[in-house]
Amino acid sequence: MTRVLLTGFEPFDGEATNPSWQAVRAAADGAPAGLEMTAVELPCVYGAALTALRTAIADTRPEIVVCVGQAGGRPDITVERVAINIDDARIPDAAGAEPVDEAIVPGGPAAYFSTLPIKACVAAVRAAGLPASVSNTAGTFVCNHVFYGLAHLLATELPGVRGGFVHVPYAPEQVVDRAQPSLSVASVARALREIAATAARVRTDLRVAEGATH
Ligand code: PCA
Repeated sequence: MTRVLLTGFEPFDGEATNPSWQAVRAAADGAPAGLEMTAVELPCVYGAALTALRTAIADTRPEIVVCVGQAGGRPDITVERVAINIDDARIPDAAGAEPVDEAIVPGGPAAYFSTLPIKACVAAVRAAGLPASVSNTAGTFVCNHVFYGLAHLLATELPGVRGGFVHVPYAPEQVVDRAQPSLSVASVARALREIAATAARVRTDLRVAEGATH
């Protein structure tokens, strides 16, 4: 059994739901054979989200951590490549904080790469019939904050644990009155199961081009 911790976020930016939390909960309910998956909801709050993540990791002792967030407007499941050491809020977090250009870990590395096999994960989601790509930015809001904090924790305290971040599109019910791409929560949950299973199985990532020119 491989223990996998999945995290999603509470709703933010005026939304009634956050598909990241709905999808990680659904994914954990139908864990693939060989995986023991736990889903935890994080607050959309700088600092507090990382405290909750740290607690969840201590409680569940995962071998793999996949943090998930909503990226409204993106058309596909995006497996993030890199977390950067900066908080730069365009909107306030759920506690009203709006940091500008503050280091997440003062003196920490500028960036960390995902330690998940991101290209193999993208390939697995596509093979399951769902759209996916590699993303080279997780933004500078709470999702990047959690991704960087996770990567720093794993690098400095838990070197045997692998982890990364996945952004997901809006759910259809969030976009009924706006022309925005969406993906059903059931589809996102299926993609997350593929990603978790791939991360558990694959140690050396595929060497295929998934880069971007901009
Ligand atoms: N998405 C936000 C924070 C919470 C979430 O689900 C982000 O991309 O930073």
